[in-house]
Amino acid sequence: MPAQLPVEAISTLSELHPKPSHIRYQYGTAGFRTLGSVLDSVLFRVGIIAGLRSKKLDGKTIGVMVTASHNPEPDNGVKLVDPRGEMLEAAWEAHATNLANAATTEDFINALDTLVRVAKIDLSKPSRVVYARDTRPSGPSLVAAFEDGLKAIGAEGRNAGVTTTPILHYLVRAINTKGKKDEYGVDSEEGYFTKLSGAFQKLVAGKTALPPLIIDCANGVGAEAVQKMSGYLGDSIKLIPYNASTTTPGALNNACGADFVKTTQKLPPSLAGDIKPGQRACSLDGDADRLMYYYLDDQNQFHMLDGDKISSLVAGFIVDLVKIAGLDRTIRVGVVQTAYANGSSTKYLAERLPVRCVPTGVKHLHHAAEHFEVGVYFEANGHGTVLFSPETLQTLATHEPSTPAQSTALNHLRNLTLLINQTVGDAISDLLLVETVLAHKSYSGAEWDSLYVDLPNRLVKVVVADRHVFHTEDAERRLVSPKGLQAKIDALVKRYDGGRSFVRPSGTEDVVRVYAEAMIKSQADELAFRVAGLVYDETGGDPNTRPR
Ligand code: G16
Repeated sequence: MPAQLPVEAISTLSELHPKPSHIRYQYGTAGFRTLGSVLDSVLFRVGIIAGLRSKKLDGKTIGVMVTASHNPEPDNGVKLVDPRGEMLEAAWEAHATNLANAATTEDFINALDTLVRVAKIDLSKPSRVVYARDTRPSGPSLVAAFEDGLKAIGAEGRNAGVTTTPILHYLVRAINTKGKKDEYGVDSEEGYFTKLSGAFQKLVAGKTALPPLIIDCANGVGAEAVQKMSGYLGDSIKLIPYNASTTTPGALNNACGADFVKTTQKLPPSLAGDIKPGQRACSLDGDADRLMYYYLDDQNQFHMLDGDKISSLVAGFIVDLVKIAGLDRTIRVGVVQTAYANGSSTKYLAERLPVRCVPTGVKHLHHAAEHFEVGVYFEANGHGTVLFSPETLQTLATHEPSTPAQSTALNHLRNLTLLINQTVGDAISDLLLVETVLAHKSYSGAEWDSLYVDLPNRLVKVVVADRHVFHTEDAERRLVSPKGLQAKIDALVKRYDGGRSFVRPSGTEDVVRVYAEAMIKSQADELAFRVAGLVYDETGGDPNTRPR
């Protein structure tokens, strides 16, 4: 007789975590995400889903991160991480949505039964889950609900405590590759810090000392990670954390952090006065998986260096190293972007490399990047990383250089594969990567910025009655519904020199996003607000509409 679901345990514990009747949950861009106060039942159920996912994958360790990243402090969320540290397989996103919405305990158990049958899960297999949370006040009780889920399905849990999303992804891969040929690193926070800092120190050895770097930590969990990382970096670079108040109520992501910088295109007010002309600084988001750089010029003007600028800097550096190492015939470097990529960045990159455009969400970029030998992917919002294919790692490990220059370039590439967190976008790994490239190129912020000139752009949020009526195609660049709206946007865009605009529903916030570009800043702003107006008129917006 095959193993059965532990119905009694699930039933008893499920009654402690009832689903609110009025809410419909959706596993979106980055898992379930909404107000922390209504997520209890979701967390309990995710505990069970994670256990089943692990059983399905023969007892491999699954990751679970409790975070709402860039969202305001009252929000929270949860996402599952597959065994190589990548985002959950798409088919299981649908299973997760379905299970989260079962109205009663009985419906939930029936839905679990169906999943076990349809996905052919062998319940006799072991199940292992590693989990962590960010610093949000709702985190501890949500983690307790999640642990009840693990208990109900009999999964073995490893609590990684309070840490960044990318460290959790790292741990998942490190645990699953332990003792294997493709071992990713020691499966602990210390293993992570040692691996990255060691590679960084080798990469910048002999280069002119880097100036200290101010890091706006968004008053989130990144502050703790930056402080820890500093201890491992020795003299190689000094990191100065700002906005490190992880316990001050309401401080998280408030007027600081990567999302604030990207959407307002402004310096976080808390840094004003402390950052000097010429000096560069950067912002992390609430769970430290996004990174935005910026600097002030001689006139004290703010200049933003976003994900597109990071992508261009990094891709160019890797292409050069591959060439110098004599590997440009074997290793093809490509870039993946989304519709939010600045038109100038796409033009700059496409003149040098293959570039692909995919829908928003790291999972889409990650999969597209896997098609290159070296895939560089960054969203304009600063979320991204670089992937080296297994064959490329093999080539780098075995290639025999024929000149000292080739040997140096090869060593740099090998160290980059260690410095870069290849499981997911990682602000701390990415900032060390950026600092490496700047040290090698002797670039200031202004020199980096001058790779290309950004087209003026504007991102606006519109609160509508129901964002689910918005459907897109062509990598989110065009609306399919509401019917007729795209034609109106097209007609409007035509009236702006260099105009481009698109509309898409957010997968992490209850808003519709509008992006616009034009040759002149005032025109980009105007286009964004006029398209937002069309969206509002068409769908009946909420009086709280607050374009930002
Ligand atoms: C998440 C995703 C990102 C995405 C962002 C915004 O970031 O991981 O890929 O760009 O949400 O998505 P949307 O526009 O659908 O709301 P984070 O940093 O919040 O986890």
